[in-house]
Parts: sequence; C-alpha cells; structure tokens
Amino acid sequence: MRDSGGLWFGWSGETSEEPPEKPKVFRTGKVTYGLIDLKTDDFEAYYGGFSNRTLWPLFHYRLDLASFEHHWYAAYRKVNQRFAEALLPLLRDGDIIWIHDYQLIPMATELRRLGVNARIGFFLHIPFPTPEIFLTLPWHRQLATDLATYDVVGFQTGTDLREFSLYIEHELNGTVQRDGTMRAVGRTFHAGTYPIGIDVDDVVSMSRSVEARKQAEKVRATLPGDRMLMIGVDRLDYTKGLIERLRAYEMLLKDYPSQRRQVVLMQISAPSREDVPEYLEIRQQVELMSGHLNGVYSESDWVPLRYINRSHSRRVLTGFFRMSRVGLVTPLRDGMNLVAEEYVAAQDPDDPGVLVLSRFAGCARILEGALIVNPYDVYHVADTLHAALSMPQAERKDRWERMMQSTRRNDINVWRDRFLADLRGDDDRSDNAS
Ligand code: GDG
Repeated sequence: MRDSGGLWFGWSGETSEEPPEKPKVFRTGKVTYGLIDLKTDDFEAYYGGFSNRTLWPLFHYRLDLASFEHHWYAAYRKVNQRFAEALLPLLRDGDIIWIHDYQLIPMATELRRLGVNARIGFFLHIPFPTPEIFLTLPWHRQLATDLATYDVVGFQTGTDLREFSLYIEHELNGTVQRDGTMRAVGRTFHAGTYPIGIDVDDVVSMSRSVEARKQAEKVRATLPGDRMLMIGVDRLDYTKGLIERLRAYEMLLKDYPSQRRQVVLMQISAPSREDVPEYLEIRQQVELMSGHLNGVYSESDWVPLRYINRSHSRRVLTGFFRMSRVGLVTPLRDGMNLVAEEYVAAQDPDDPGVLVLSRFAGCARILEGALIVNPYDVYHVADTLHAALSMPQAERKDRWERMMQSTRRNDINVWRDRFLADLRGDDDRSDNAS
C-alpha cells in the first residue's frame, strides 16, 4: 500500500463509553487511514471474548479452551456491522476490498447488506479446523455463509482448504471444483491457498545491520568457548507449544549429558492477550517449568535456559537468529509461522544454523530443508535437537540453501500478487503455490 496507495481501515486501538460515529481519517504518504474507536463493552465481548476465546482456540483445535457465549457472538456481529457502516462512506467506485482474519469474517455480509458491489476478498491467517471441530460452534452455518459471501477466500495451506471444502460439501451440500470454484448457500466464490511469506531482503539486511550485530555480540560475549545457542521466539500463546518445547529440552539435557554446558536455550516469549485468563495460565506454566528446568540442571557457571518475557524489535531478533545454531519453532498448530522464515533469512550463508520445525506449522510445507518434528512427541524432539546441534556444516548449508530458495519463492510479494490477481478476477488466475 505504501507503493500503490489505498485505504487502510480498522480499529484505532482506543475504546470509550461513547465513541464518535465517524472514523478518524488521515493520510501518510500514499496511504489513507480510517480508524474507529469501539465501545468498551463491545470491544471486550468482540475481541477478548468471541475472537480470542471462541474462534482462536477453536480454529487451533483447542476445543477444550473454547467458550461459546451468546452475548459475545452478538457483539462480534454488532462490531462487524459497525465497521462496515463506518467504512461505507470512505469507499470509492472501482475499489477492491481485502479483509483480513478471523475477527472480521462477517464483513462481506455486512457490506453487501449496505449495497456494496465491489469485489471483496478474505484471507484467514490462522488454520481452518476440521469440520468435526467447526461444527461445535453454534454459529458455524452463519460464519460459513459469511465466508461464501466473499468473492475470494484465501487459506494458508492445502490442509486448511481441504477442511473448508469438506465442510462446504458435506454440511452445506455445496460443490467444490478442482479450480477452487465453490457453490454453496446460493453463492459462487473462489477459494484457494495463499501461503503468506516474509519480506526476505528486508530481513537479510536487518540481520546484517550494526544494531543486530551489536546485540548479537553482547550475547556471544556471555557464551564462553564453543557453547551453542538455540533460540525460540513466539508470542506467549498456548498454540506455540512452549511447554512441550521445554520438556523436550529437559529430555535433551537428561538423555544427552554431553550437551550439558555445551548449549543454552534462549526463549523469547512476548507478552500477548494478557486480559485473557488462558494466557495468564500458560504464562504461569512456562514460568514454573523454566524455574524447574534451571533449578535442576544449572551449574554454578552455566544456566541452560534464558527465558525472557518481553518483546524485542524485529531488527534485534534477526541478530539473535543469525548467531543461533538452532532455531526452534514447534507450535502445536500455526497458520503459517513467520518466525521460522525470518530465522532462515537471517542466517549467515557460510555458516547457517538448523531449523527444527513442527509439522503443524503451515510453513512446514514450504521449508523442506528443516528438521520436521511432531511437537507432542518430546522424545523425538529431544533426539532431533541433538541431531541439529551435531550437524556438520556441509549438511547445514545444503538444508539452508533449500529453505532459503523456497522462502524466496513464497515471499510476501508473491502472496500479495497472487491474492490480488485472483481478487481482481485476472484471467491468468494463479495456480496454488507449493
Ligand atoms: C498470525 C498466525 C501467521 C517482533 N517482535 C517480536 C515478534 N515479532 C514479529 C516476528 C514475526 C511476527 O511478530 C509473529 O508472526 P508469526 O507468524 O510467527 O505468529 P502470529 O503472531 O501468531 O501470527 C501465524 C501470521 O499471523 C501471518 O499470517 O503466520 O500462523 O498465528 O514477524 O518477527 N514476535 C515475537 N516476539 C517479539 O518480541 N514472538
């Protein structure tokens, strides 16, 4: 948008008892911003409630953590309606509209109700669950109808698209064609996979920046001899598999005593959604487990785990990635996971590190050269960590080159261009990327 211009519309980040009707509108460069405040109660039920305590756990296969509160759902619909009404006066003829993520599924329905004829696309950044899970949502039919109201619906992976197709065919008696054309609830639309990627050159240049190098050197100075660093960077979220990761690390230290004193794991977990009780719980579990692990395995001159519960700038993170022999990305379920691709792009081509990656992260389909693990099988993850730490340089280079090539082939520009081509209805509709 910075290059081509357009309108970015969304929540301002502010809530109040009596928010103004009209959005704040301002321009920076070629981009116009339209931002609305939300009523405090609506926001809590819409965002903290339905978005983050119903849809987020459900779509990540955590039925055990999902709550189905009817007033949350009512607020979800109301806020989407409010977004659509505030957006309407800002739309111009010829606009195409691209809606992002699970907080905004009803937007096409609301916009169509207001008479908007523009082409509207939707991209889901998180997984789409198997129908048996989706069906537990009391409003599954309404949300699926909302999705069918878009012209283009985009998913991260073939698995997400397959689960959605199964739902369309078996629950809505719809039809799904090989080219992604779907018919259901009286609507015809296109659904496809558009794996999101990163701005590779940006990450490469950040990782070589003075700031990144300076921060990495500071860490290096605390690691005597050839001690190796492993790194994990995730929002502190129960989908990211942090407990299982720490258990696997403990298993490594227990089963491979030669690795003790040789390795340090730096786990950076940025605080996230702290008002949601399940996030407080995962934080307490991680704190307990970290204390346990360091208590049992630390020695007077070596501490195995550095657990940091603060966010860092992306530039600094790239410096940490570059100096880490192993990148650990082991979510239990993840739409794509960009940290994995950033780890790859930040490596030194002459001496790259190894990526240990969950098969349940969308990017496992892209990053073939990673060591792929089942994060629930902590024994196997421990063995894989040992293999990663012992991997000869030639194999590390070979694996990294393959990962770097596919990261480039599936970068953020490819993602954007493919989605927008399909949304515009260009004739040469893109094939699904691999
Ligand atoms: C959702 C889906 C999907 C910067 N500082 C920190 C930090 N960052 C940056 C990372 C990365 C981004 O935040 C995190 O992106 P992820 O993709 O890893 O994960 P989610 O936030 O869960 O994003 C995901 C994504 O949307 C895009 O479609 O890939 O599956 O869940 O760019 O550099 N990240 C963390 N700590 C920091 O201090 N964790």
